[in-house]
Amino acid sequence: MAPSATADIQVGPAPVSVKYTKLFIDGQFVDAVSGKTFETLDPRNGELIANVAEADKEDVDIAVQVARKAFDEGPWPRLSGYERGRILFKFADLLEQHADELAALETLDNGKPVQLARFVDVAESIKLVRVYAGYADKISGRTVRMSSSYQGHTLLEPIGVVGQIIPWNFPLVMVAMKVGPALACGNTVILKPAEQTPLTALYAAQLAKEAGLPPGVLNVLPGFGPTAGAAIANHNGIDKVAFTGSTEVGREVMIAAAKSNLKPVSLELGGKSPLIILDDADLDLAVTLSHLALFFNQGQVCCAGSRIFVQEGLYNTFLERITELAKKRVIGDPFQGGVDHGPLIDQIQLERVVSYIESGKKEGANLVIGGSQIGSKGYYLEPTIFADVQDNMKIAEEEIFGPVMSILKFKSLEEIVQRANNTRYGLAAGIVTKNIDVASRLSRSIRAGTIWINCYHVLDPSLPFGGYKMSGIGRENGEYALQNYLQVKAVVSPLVDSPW
Ligand code: TXE
Repeated sequence: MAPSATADIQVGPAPVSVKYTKLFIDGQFVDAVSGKTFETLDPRNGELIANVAEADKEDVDIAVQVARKAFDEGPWPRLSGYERGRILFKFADLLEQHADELAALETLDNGKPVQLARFVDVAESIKLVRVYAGYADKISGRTVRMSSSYQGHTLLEPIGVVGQIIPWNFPLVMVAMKVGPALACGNTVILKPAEQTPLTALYAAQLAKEAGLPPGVLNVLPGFGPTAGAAIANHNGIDKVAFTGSTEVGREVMIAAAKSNLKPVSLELGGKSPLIILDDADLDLAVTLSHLALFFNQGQVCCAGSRIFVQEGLYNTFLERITELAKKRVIGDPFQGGVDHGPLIDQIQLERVVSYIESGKKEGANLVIGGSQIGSKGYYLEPTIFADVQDNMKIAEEEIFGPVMSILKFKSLEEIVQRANNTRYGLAAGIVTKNIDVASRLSRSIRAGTIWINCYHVLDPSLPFGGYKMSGIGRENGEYALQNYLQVKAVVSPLVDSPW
């Protein structure tokens, strides 16, 4: 670990300039009605990147009007799936052509290492848009053989105007994951990026326009949650809302949706995912996977392996090895090659994570490494490991969303099933073992939306992703995501004089 806890991390000038800072409504970049702007900051040093137009309720109202017009009167829902797919393929091509710039913008706004931004975030976003472009002309209903002398068939139709509220940890991926299926199905969209990271969503909006997306089909409104976000969730003119973020806000979104027009809701929320390492596991693999599971993206991942359960026979050796590996993590300016640990997103998140570290210490967990902010400029936090964590400690129960690993010891399989499931969350889980029978048994017993066996964080645009319990409602990715953005219409007609 290069830097000391007291010295500031030196950062260079950002190798990218910001082009788009206004609201994107009806195919144009415009100021907010109020004229207000907010600051988006560079997590590397806390300095201003740009002032961005701040949407509020009035702007959401305008966006709803144009999105409604684009849905009711515009070409988008009426185009053939093939045509919609063609435009979305072009959009993906443009994202690819601008991949380096998008990656740099993501690193500037979010703080993640630029290689990850380029080869994970931007690369996955391109794939996601292509996958949904491919679905656009393959969405069709069924014929239904009815019990009476009628024939039925189903039409799969877009829901209408869709509101989408997304977080800051994978800003562009979230845009693609939300917008891709919604647009493929023929909906029109109002997307609110997180206030911490509005820049790549605005850039993507411009590229979507260049790809030929008609005006009003995609509207991007940066702004804050309690104002712009709440206006979307509460709006009677929005037909569906999709949200990714904290469980607490997910609940508010659902209440607002119910209290307004009962719009359907899909939610991707927090997690406290167990990673279970059995005595027979390949130790190298267990250590590498645990490191990745927790420290990837500085721990700011909804499916982070934030409870690492190690069976007693392997516990001590594992602890030694995982600590050695954490010490080797290269912390620094995320624009520098070879850096794998950048700053956290902002001061609020830094303070939130530090308060969890304090709570871990107070409750008697064993702080093995890390625990401190690095320097005083920017939001860098040391990779931190707690051992001997107990199930009832706050750090084992609540989502920390930072580079803080909790290691817990277990004895038996029966015990681990019960303990792994003892959480309000159910987003993901990992199992490391050479015994495929045990892996199969555990994967059936653990209540989570994704189970990784001898791997972790393997996501794919074609694989469903989402939560059990309070980790969410609905599935994203693959064919499953289309269900969030379609409604089924049954059409019935008589079979007159049918001899059958
Ligand atoms: O999330 P919020 P925050 C978890 C993680 C993190 C915590 C807080 O534990 O520490 O949430 O992060 C918008 N009505 N996750 O505060 O507030 C907000 O503007 C409508 C897990 O950033 O949930 C942003 O666009 N919208 C998570 C989005 O909701 C509202 C990713 C997410 O913000 C709103 C991020 C309101 N009343 C954080 N209030 C994951 N599942 O990946 C806020 N928003």
